[in-house]
Amino acid sequence: METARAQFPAEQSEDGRFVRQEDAFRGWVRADGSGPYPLAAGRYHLYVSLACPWAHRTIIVRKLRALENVIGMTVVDPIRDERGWRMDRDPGAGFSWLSEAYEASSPGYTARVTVPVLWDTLTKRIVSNSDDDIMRMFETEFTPLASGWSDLYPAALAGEIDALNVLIYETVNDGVYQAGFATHQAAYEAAAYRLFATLDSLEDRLATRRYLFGAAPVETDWRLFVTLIRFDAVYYGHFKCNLRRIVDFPNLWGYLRDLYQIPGVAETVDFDHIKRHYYATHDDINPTRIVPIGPLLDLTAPPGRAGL
Ligand SMILES: N[C@@H](CCC(=O)N[C@@H](CS)C(=O)NCC(=O)O)C(=O)O
Repeated sequence: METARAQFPAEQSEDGRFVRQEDAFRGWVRADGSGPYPLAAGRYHLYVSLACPWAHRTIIVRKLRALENVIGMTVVDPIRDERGWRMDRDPGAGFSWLSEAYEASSPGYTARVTVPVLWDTLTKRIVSNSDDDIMRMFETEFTPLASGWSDLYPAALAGEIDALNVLIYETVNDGVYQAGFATHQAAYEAAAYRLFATLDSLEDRLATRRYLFGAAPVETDWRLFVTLIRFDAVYYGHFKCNLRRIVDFPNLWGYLRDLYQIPGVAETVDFDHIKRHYYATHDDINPTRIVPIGPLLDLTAPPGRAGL
């Protein structure tokens, strides 16, 4: 049997599985001033795509912690062509292409140029291109400069949060990509069934709890949110995750609306960027680049979960 062409050949296993590349930059901004990146207002700049779920997490935490005046942000164009992520006006470093940030930090960088990127305007280097680390930095190290939501990573829940993050990352956040980028039937089916097994267990968990860990959302809820919000519009069709839609899960659907309606969150969600990016960028999956017209989702309907 001829092997299908992979979207990212360097990240494809022999048995047709998509195996995501490691993040290359793992520096930390430190509130205690140790290390090369001390905490400072206006020094660090965030590069994001509104389409990308990993970048979206960092946008949400920046918003919820009221860090917009502390950390600048540039949004790249939704459609990534063969030259990569492009931007029009960049108040950060004046880049036209995100690859310039990677080249400046690691001359000759050849792996995939990804968002999000946290850039240091002083040393002119990438601090981090790991969404997990950037979220955590915003949640913890930036506390002296932040207001708004203060307890996205409560110490008492740290162990449980870390464990659920791993499950949700492997089977849901990355699970949709493993299904969508699989080049063998068996690899696709394994990822898709694993994904729905986790969604079923989360549906049960959310029957008795308003959020994953109780009455208030934490980091894990936002990590899940970015995949759920894209699910019916993109992953269900484009990535073939089509056993059920999120609207078919009563608890997950109410939970998704509940999170969406938290002040500030809706303005971080851009379905135009999301749909145009996925459908017009992955040519091996959707060569016609046609962007579907639906679905019609009413995210403003009352979630009805406040009593949980
Ligand atoms: N490991 C990265 C993943 C970031 C990532 O894969 N971003 C995608 C967009 S959703 C990207 O920039 N892709 C660029 C490319 O595929 O060339 C993180 O955790 O932040």
